[in-house]
Amino acid sequence: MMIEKKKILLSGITATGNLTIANYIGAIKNMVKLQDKYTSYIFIADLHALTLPIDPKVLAENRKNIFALYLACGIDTNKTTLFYQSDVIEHGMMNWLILSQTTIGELSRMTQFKDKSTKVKTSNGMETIPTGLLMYPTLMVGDILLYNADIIPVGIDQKQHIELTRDIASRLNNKFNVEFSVPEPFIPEIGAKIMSLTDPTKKMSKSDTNPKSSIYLLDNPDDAYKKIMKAVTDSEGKIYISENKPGITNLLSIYSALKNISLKEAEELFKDKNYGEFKHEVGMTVKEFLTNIQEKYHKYYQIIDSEAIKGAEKASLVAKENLAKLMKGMGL
Ligand code: AQP
Repeated sequence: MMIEKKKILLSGITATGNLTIANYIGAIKNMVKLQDKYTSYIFIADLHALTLPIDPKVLAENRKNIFALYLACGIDTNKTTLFYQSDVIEHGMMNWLILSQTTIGELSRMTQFKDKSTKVKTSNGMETIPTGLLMYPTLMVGDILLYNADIIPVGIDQKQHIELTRDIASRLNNKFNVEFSVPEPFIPEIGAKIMSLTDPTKKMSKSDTNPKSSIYLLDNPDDAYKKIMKAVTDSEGKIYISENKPGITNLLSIYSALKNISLKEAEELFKDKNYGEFKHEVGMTVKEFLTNIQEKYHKYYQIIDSEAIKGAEKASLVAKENLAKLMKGMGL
């Protein structure tokens, strides 16, 4: 009997701050679900965190917190290779090879580059966009190709970077005859874009400067409840899904993702409730979720160093092989 080879899944989260519930709903929840079906590589993108200025102490803390939170959220190292990106030095070399195959036009068209570079420019009024910000996607393309990944669970904000990866993988295959998989994004049906609690037209981000905009996985659960109770909605007083009701729709998305029900089911549950009752239910669900995650987080924090060594060893073996394949193809 032919045993079909499992497809390869890869995903990472940048160590730019404390993880939010949006990172969980948009990315980690799917990684956990898919780790049985795929050969999974999950990492903490600490090199990507250097694309914008960051205090070394903060970075050191973030990367450990994220490692322990991955475990607390259900990443199982018996099924998934979990590692720090900077522990596998092939990521840096791969980035250089990919850079040589891209153009400045291609990279500066990326929406994330445009958004983040505008913020940097307006914050100090000068042309001081870090080069790393432009190269964020090439490092990411390299991450994906180093493990020859087929499927990338991400929120919708990262879709454009996956499209770029597909273009570059095909380009390398045609030019250098290297046979990289052309990867597909895996975007969740619910929660592909969780919005800010203070401005529901903007996405929730871990690096948002207003802590009231995001629910952090390490927030005190009572404070998280209060943030939900204060979340910006509208004055209509009716609960239903609509583009014109981004605040209410966002809270419905958070609730349905945490309860594992459809958005429609959540809408049906709350259609006769008032905003106070609705927010209370969402707030309690978030509070319970955080309490549960944090209990596990404290337990797992003790073992991250040994798990990181094991993860890096396993990841390096595969990364070396794929890097060598491209180097050879390119004449190196
Ligand atoms: N608001 C969101 N809704 C759903 N999914 C989201 N993700 C991020 N924000 C949302 C997904 O979480 C993963 C984290 O990826 P990342 O940290 O590498 O980059 P990001 O997309 O830039 O995440 P943040 O939280 O917005 O970080 P900062 O503030 O540093 O830019 C990705 O899969 C992403 O899609």
